[in-house]
Amino acid sequence: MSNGVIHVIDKVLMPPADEPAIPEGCDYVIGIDDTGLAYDNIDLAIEVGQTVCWIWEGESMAHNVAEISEEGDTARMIGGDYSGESMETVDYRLTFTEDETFHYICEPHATMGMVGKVTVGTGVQEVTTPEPTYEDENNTPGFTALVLGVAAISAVVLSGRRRW
Ligand SMILES: [Cu+2]
Repeated sequence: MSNGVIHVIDKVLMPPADEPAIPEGCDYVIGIDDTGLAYDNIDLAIEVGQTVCWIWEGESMAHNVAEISEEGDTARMIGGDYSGESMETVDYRLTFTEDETFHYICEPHATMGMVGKVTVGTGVQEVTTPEPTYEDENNTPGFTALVLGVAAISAVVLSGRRRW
């Protein structure tokens, strides 16, 4: 009986057939637009903790997602986020855990302007200078004392030698 009710509600809420529902685990989905040579959302703003999914299936050309260090770069950042080799079908998901602006390209089509960005939170990565540790604070005096100590011993040894 409750099933019947849910079915009715589902029918009302179901999006049109050409607009697939967002897959579970994704807050946003970025696909390929009608030109086949661009992402369908190139300037997305999300909140920290949200997941963006780059998903396409059976595209006529192979595409990928490669993080770049700076806007305008056409080569991927080594060690950056990377969906791998460009493919006709891709399901690549990234969860963003801090404020940043994430710039990315499609490697084969970057020079043709196939690029995008995701602004996460404030869009500005917080730069934290690490607090000096206890060891750092005391390292210099300790080292100086050691050097002075060695110097004093050397002086004694040298002056001792001179006596011989
Ligand atoms: Cu591409």
